[in-house]
Parts: sequence; C-alpha cells; structure tokens
Amino acid sequence: MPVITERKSIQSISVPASWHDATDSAAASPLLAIDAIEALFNLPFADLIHQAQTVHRANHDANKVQLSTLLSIKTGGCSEDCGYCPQAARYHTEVESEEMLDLATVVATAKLAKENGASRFCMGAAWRGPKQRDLDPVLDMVREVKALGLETCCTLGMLKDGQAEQLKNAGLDYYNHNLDTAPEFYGEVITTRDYQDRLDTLDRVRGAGVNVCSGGIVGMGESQRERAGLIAQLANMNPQPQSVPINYLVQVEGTPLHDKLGGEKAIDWTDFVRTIAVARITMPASFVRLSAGRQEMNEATQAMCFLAGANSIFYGEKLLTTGNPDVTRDKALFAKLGITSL
Ligand code: SAM
Ligand code: DTB
Ligand code: SF4
Repeated sequence: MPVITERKSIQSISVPASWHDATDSAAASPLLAIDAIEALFNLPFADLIHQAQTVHRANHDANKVQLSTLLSIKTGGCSEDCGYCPQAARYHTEVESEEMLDLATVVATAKLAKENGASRFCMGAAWRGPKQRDLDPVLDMVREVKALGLETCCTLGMLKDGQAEQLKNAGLDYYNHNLDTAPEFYGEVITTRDYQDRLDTLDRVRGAGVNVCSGGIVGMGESQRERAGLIAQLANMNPQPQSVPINYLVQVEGTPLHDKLGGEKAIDWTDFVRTIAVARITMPASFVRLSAGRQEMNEATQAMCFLAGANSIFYGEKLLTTGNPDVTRDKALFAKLGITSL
C-alpha cells in the first residue's frame, strides 16, 4: 500500500460538484476510493502508525498539540433526534433545557480558557439551526471572544443562506459541523435531517470564507467500511476541512445509542487509533482532533492517538454536557510525553 499524501490519489464520491476540480470528477470511482481507504484500515497496526507518523512529521510539528476549549452556550431542549445526543428534548437524560448564556458569562469563561492555555474557544448550541433572533446574541459573543485574542469557533447546527457571512463578519474563524458517519449509516442514527443538509451547510461555511471543522463519531455500531466511508467524505472535500474532530462515542443513559449498546464499547481502542491514523494519512494538512471520549480512555491510548497524528484536543473539564479530563491531568500527560501546546 503506497503512502497516500496527496488528495488526488483518493477519488471523489457523492459530495457537491463545487468541491471537485475537473480531473477529480472525470476520474471518479467511488468504490475504489473507499477501498483504498479501507486498505489503510487493514494494514498491520505498526505499518499504519508508521505511515501516519511519516505523513504527520512531513506536515506538522510532531510534539505540538492545539488546545480548544468548549462551552455550551445553549444547552438541551433540541428538536433533533441524533441517537447519541443527551441534548435532544425527546430523550430522557439528565440534561435539562436551559436559556442561552449571557454575554458576560461567555466572555468570562473564554478569558479563563485563555489563561489556562487554550488558543481556540468553541461555542456550541443545541439547535437544529439558529433563527435570526438566536444568531444576533451569538454574533456579539464571537466579536467579544475574538477581541480577547482567541480563535473563535461555533457549532450551531444547520445554517441558512447569509448566516455564515454574518458569522464571518463578526470574526468567526471556524465553524464545526460534523458529518458524524458514512452516508449509509446516517439514517440509523439521525432521521430529522439528512446527509445532504450537512453537506449544504458545510458548503455555505466554506463559501463565506470560514474555516471548516468537520469530523465524526466512532463506536456507534458502524462497520469499518462505514468508518472508511466517513473518512472518504471528509478527505474528498476540496479543500479538505482545516480541522477534523474524531469523537469516541460517549454513551449517555437515556439516549438510543446507550440503549442499543448498553454501555458496552462498540469498538476496540485499536480501531479508534486506526481511525485517527487514517484521517491523518488522508488529510495531511488538517488538524486532527482527538475529541470526545478522552475521559474514558487511558493515557496509553491517548498517547497512541498522538503518535497516529492527532494534534488537537478539547481542553477543559467539560465538553458540552459531559466530562473531559481535568486540565491538571492533561498538563501532566503532556509533560510525560514532551508535548507542548500551539
Ligand atoms: N446542534 C449542533 C449540531 O448538531 O450540529 C451543534 C452541537 S452538537 C452537540 C455537535 C457535535 O457533538 C455533534 O455533531 C456530534 O458529532 C458531537 N456529539 C454529540 N453528542 C456526542 C456524544 N455523546 N459522543 C460523542 N460526540 C457527540
Ligand atoms: C465535536 O466534534 N465534538 C464536540 C464539539 N465538536 C462540539 C462535542 C462533543 C460532545 C460530547 C457530548 C456532550 O458533552 O454533550
Ligand atoms: Fe441537537 Fe446537535 Fe444534539 Fe443533534 S447533536 S440533538 S442537533 S444538539
């Protein structure tokens, strides 16, 4: 299996035509694309990690990791039915619907994140998508967080025409919108929107000149081929997403995926590390983020993820509604590994 370092060696699949140049669409062969990516998953573990480290070192400082801190600015009560999510109103979880946070609280939390060493602050809302009256206060948050000297990121759900431009004008650097899984598995996890809705929002984000942060979740009961299908979707974007979060499903009681999987891990840690490695190889310049699920992971698995090319984490005691390792624990892990933050 040759080292894949150029995106042209991976052919296009069903993504909007605007994401491809003429050569790509002329040579498109969806099955081959996913086959090539699946072949990476099937490499012996050491060969895969070696290839991922090689690509990583050619494109990044191998001992630097970027730190993003998350804040849920609007928690719970969401109208969608994402099977993994504790914030969906229809599931009986411990998450209650709350009002949107006020500007002062958001700015104070962002200041603290900066003092702790984060370089990016990501504001998340449990919406299908923002209405204009929702977006207006978020624009103020983006302006003020940006003024603190932090990179700004938002994840607010699907955007309508013009909304990405408003966010861009307020100073938004990144928009997080995950494809979550392969198109074939999407309908098993979410029924209140479809894959094309996600692709359309990503197109709007890119069109407004906002950096794209898009990734997925593993451990939802998907097959290895479906993990390859997710990576194919992401890697075939043109340009590739600047940031690629790879989440390990956090199984929350009351969600359909917890009911289905019963709290048992759906994949082995080696398969999670493989997903990081394949993301790194196929998206050489992207920041690959070791995202949700770190609290359930031991230090050795996290270290393997860094070795496989992860170079970003969510940093701070909380993700949106679930836990994340303490800052002190992360600082100790980085010290052991000789990692410093970007
Ligand atoms: N509501 C917006 C949306 O869905 O796009 C933004 C917030 S939503 C919580 C952001 C992302 O968090 C989801 O796309 C999903 O990838 C991730 N996520 C949510 N619950 C998760 C869980 N239990 N485990 C892992 N990732 C999760
Ligand atoms: C992403 O890919 N993961 C983050 C962020 N983008 C918004 C969210 C993880 C959420 C985990 C479950 C929770 O804390 O509610
Ligand atoms: Fe709502 Fe986002 Fe959770 Fe889906 S992932 S239920 S859209 S908050």
